Amino acid sequence: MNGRQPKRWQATAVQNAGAPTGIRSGWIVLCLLLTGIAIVRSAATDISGDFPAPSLDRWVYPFFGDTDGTRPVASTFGSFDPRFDTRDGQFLLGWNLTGALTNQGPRNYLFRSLRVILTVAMDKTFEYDPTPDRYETYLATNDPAFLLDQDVGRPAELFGAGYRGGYTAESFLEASPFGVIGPITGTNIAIGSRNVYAAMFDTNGALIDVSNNVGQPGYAPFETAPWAIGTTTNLAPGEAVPAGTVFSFDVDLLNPLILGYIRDAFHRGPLRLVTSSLHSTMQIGFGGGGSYPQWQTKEKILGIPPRLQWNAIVIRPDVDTDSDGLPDDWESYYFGNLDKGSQDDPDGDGASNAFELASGTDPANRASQFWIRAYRELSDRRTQIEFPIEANYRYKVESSNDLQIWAAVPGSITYRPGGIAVWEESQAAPTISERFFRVVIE
Ligand SMILES: [Ca+2]
Ligand SMILES: [Ca+2]
Ligand SMILES: [Ca+2]
Ligand SMILES: [Ca+2]
Repeated sequence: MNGRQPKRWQATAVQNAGAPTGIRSGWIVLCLLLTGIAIVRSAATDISGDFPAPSLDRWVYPFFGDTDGTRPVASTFGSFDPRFDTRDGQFLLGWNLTGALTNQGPRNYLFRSLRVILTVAMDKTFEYDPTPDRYETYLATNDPAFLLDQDVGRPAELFGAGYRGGYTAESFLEASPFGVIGPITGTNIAIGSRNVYAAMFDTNGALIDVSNNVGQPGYAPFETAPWAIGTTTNLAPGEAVPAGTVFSFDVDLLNPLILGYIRDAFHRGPLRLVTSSLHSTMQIGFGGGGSYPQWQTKEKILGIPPRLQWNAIVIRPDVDTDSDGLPDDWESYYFGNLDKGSQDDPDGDGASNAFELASGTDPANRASQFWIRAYRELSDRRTQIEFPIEANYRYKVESSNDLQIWAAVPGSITYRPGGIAVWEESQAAPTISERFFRVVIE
């Protein structure tokens, strides 16, 4: 924070009624609006889910007629032929989760873990690498940006699923068309054509195709952040992977955008994820050789299909037997008992339990709270504000000249690693002596 503040930044802090009065940033208004919550009674709270087979799984390789989801093996690999998506062989996984969690709305699903388990079909076709490899390590060795891969092997990665061609998680099934493939004599046969693809969230919070993140003619390269990397306890890094090896992909639920995707899937029904990797293969016509993973699908006879395991709690907002305003499930999940009250602050972060409940933060973690952690005035007099976000919460920024009348300020949000949102005002500020800002949960 800059020592010299413009006069219009007046020191003030406001919290919701009843919350302790700790000044957070000391310079900016913090506020919270509560939203209505659907109240439906249910029974179960602590749930361990185990789906030993997927609802659908499908090798996503748009060049063979037999890729309608009936193949017993799905390989993941990269092609470095500029006519194809670089993540050329992908593996779509789907579970239908309708009824898996009692419907209380996505914000009331608190996940401890979510894991995809895949089993290797073929013996020692690739080497184990449990850590990310930067995209530069996949470039041609004569590329100026090329970096040497520092560890043997390539990671197997899990991402979300993105769609084009009008398809959605609900409508893209095992026999849906892959997308328009050009003539084999073309120079750009398949780039960007597949109707389902491995996807991650970009800085705008949009799901983007990562199929060509290493770069292509006309496509700038970018780094990916996989939602999970496959790991196994049976091998040391660099070892050749035997058939039957079990890989676990533990989804990064600390990322609010990924957690939001998972919660939405449980809320709506279809969960779709895509396994991908950039193991090298030499493309020979439509076939290829190389060293890459081959995963068992649910169609493999006597095989082990892709499995989904998760552990979650559903908060029942209306069950509050000690009548302190904190749902029993919420108290039990974070504290293991019902001893704490709504105005207590057991993690000492200055936010009461009531405030943490309303803002979706962790009341047992001092580092987790809803606050304005930084702000600055840009050179063109637009304001920029940083605050942490929670999954499935939406935010807007309001300003006021007098702390009485508040109005929404046009702006845009970008997302940084670590669950941080950066809001930036669209237009330069009017020339008034002071303005106050607050971030509001919608
Ligand atoms: Ca490596
Ligand atoms: Ca209670
Ligand atoms: Ca607290
Ligand atoms: Ca906290």
